[in-house]
Amino acid sequence: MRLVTRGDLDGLTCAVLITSCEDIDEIVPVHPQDITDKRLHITDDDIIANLPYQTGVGKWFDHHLLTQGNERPPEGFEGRYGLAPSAARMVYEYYAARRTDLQRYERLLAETDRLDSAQLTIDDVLQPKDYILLGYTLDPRTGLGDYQSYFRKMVGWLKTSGIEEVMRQPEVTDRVERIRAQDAAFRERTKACSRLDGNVVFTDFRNESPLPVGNRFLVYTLFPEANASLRVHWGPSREHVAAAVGHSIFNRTSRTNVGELMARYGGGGHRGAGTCLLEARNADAQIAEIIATMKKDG
Ligand SMILES: [Mn+2]
Repeated sequence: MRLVTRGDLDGLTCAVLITSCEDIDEIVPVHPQDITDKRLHITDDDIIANLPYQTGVGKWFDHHLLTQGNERPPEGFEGRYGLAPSAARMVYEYYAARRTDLQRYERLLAETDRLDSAQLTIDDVLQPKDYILLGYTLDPRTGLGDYQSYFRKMVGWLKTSGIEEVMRQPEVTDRVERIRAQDAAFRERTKACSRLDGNVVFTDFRNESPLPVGNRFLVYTLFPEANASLRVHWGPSREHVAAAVGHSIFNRTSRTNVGELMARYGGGGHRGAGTCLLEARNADAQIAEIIATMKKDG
């Protein structure tokens, strides 16, 4: 069977659990847009995890809001769906009764829950370690080399080694060093490209080349008065502007349902975080709309 999953820590933990329980011969980390745009041929020999449902799939595990742009699973589909802190938690609940050996991944699972639902401390943002830090090294935007092969190797490492040993792998320490180096530059560019508009901090990276990369929660340490953020940068072709919206993880008062808001623009996500692609010609008007909505929601 083939496993199609998201290339983040949650997708990784799904892969660790699923490859422990199923005969998986290929792991394909993809972006959710690849599923929404039906870029993959999906059959009943596939498992999809931490990504939207696609008709014909064998098993499906997810925890994101079901939004209009995405297909709905039929009644009684194989797998598990729920508004859990992570998709990996859904995978675990599905297999745990039959597979008590999965308990060895309890800490990986708990930390995945914490990162994926952004239940983080300021230290997790400014001085991250073990599983949380590992999660940051998976971010494909960091431009730290072939992330697909890194992702597949990481599945193997987590199944055979403890976290301390995984974090000592040269490919991991190399990424950690580069992340730390990027962090200072990212902090500086985030400060320069952001402005506070009511309760919303808006970061515009459209004039930044190369695109600054770094911890997406850093902005909330810089703007503690904001309860939500909108960050934009150019999509791959300059026909689209990529927009990411989130609730502050330290000032948790935003009333916006971000997943629903993003769905109005063809994207999706959770109550607390989501993304969409805006057509370049409408982007400025839609950016203003998104900010206005979040200000009105308060
Ligand atoms: Mn997830």
